[in-house]
Amino acid sequence: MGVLWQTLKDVKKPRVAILGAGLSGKAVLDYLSQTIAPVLSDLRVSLRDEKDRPCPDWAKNRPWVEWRCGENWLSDLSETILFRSPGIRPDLPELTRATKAGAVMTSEIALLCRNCPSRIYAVTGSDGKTTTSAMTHAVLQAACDGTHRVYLGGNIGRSLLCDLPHMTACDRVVLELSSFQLCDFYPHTRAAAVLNLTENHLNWHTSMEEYRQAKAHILPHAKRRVLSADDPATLSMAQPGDCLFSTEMPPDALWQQYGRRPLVCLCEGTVCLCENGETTPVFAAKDLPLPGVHHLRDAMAAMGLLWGDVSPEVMRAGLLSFHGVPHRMQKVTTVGGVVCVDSSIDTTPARTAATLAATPGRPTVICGGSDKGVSYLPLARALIARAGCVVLTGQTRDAIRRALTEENCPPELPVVVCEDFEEAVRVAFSLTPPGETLLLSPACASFDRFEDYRARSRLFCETVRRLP
Ligand code: UMA
Repeated sequence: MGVLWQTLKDVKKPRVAILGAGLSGKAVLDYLSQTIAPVLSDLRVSLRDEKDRPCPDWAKNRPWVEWRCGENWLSDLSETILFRSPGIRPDLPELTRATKAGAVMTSEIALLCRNCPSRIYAVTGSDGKTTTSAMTHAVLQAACDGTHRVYLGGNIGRSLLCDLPHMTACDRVVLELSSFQLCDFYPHTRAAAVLNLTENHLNWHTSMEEYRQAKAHILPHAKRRVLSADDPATLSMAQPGDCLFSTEMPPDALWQQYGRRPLVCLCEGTVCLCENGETTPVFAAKDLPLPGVHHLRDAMAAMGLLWGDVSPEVMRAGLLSFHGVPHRMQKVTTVGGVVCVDSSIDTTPARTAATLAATPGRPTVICGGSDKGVSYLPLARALIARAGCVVLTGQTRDAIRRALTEENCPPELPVVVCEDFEEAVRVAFSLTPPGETLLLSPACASFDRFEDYRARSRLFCETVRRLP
């Protein structure tokens, strides 16, 4: 229970506010119910959410929990400890006032990391976090001899707080971390990676610089720091001795430019670990089951994270038996010669561009969703270069269409706009010739009309399976 327990047991009226009644808020409440509430009978918790709605079922039947929602969700905030859900900005005026008055603001992820006895491997970046985290998890599992457990969680859609009471020093924890989670928190980790930085979440962050700084919080307390040499914004965070990974430059050129340091890079088609002038081949790049250079980079980042903790043989076994994360470039079905592919997890223009680069032929691409305040010009360029047809839907449909016009979209690239998502899928299918791919790669988040990208994927899969 650590610091939280110390803080609460020493105050006269132990009072906690949980801000946000989503996944993160529920995880904190469950954790308090299991660990603190049974031993601290005068604990009082307020669960607060700006959405005006009834108390969620999971918070009912706990007399020590009070539900506050709607417009005035923060108006009487006076608790000692505040748990901020990731989606809530830490600088809301009520939160600033409360912390100035002495309240401690923390979060589910900070509670987990500060109390976790296991080695933590953490991953952030704009694109590829989920795949890299899952690859790291797969390699650690390949290394697991049954004497310990390997956990995967964080921004990947699963809080690990419920597992915290069972974690031991022998276990391993892989965490995907978002800028929302990192913006007021510096995790202590065994190893941490920043994969890349492109425009994202600019409807939440006040600027690209604020977004970059939040991501950089993953580095100061990492025992091993892993960064991409192929992405200038990420490379600008590197310090001497940090491990770099690259698909673009060979080791000698990297050492010459950035000094002696551990490297994960390509040597004549083989992914290698390179240190002190020595090169250890790990696997042939063509053997990685997942297509595209972006997946190769994700694998290299995972190798950088685990270097020294796992043998090259185990890295090879784990990575070559990893077949991807759900909803990223997953073939759903083939209808009338059209291959239907679900990449609903592509929630940024950069990710859609990477998926397009790894998709053969000229696919019909379904794009659009909720807006994160980013530029759609890079997306428009990728679509013009690689798509056979574009079907736009969702909140951002007009913004993407304008970007296509601005980039001089040629008349031979059909661009169709459909309000309804299912209609968009059916229209996209009708425009795709046999032998080509129908690809859901939205380049945007899903919250304009779905609970999350998984729900969007479900509707896509149901719709293509019903196609004639
Ligand atoms: N809320 C407020 N006031 C606000 C903002 C939100 O009251 O100003 C309320 C909402 O009404 C809602 C609740 O807070 O009821 C939701 O909280 P949240 O948005 O922080 O989301 P959680 O359900 O708690 O899930 C979060 C992460 N979500 C976000 O960061 C948006 C999950 O990542 C994460 O897995 C989970 O904590 C457990 O750690 C999801 C995600 O979409 C997968 N992440 C974003 C992304 O990858 O793009 C960053």
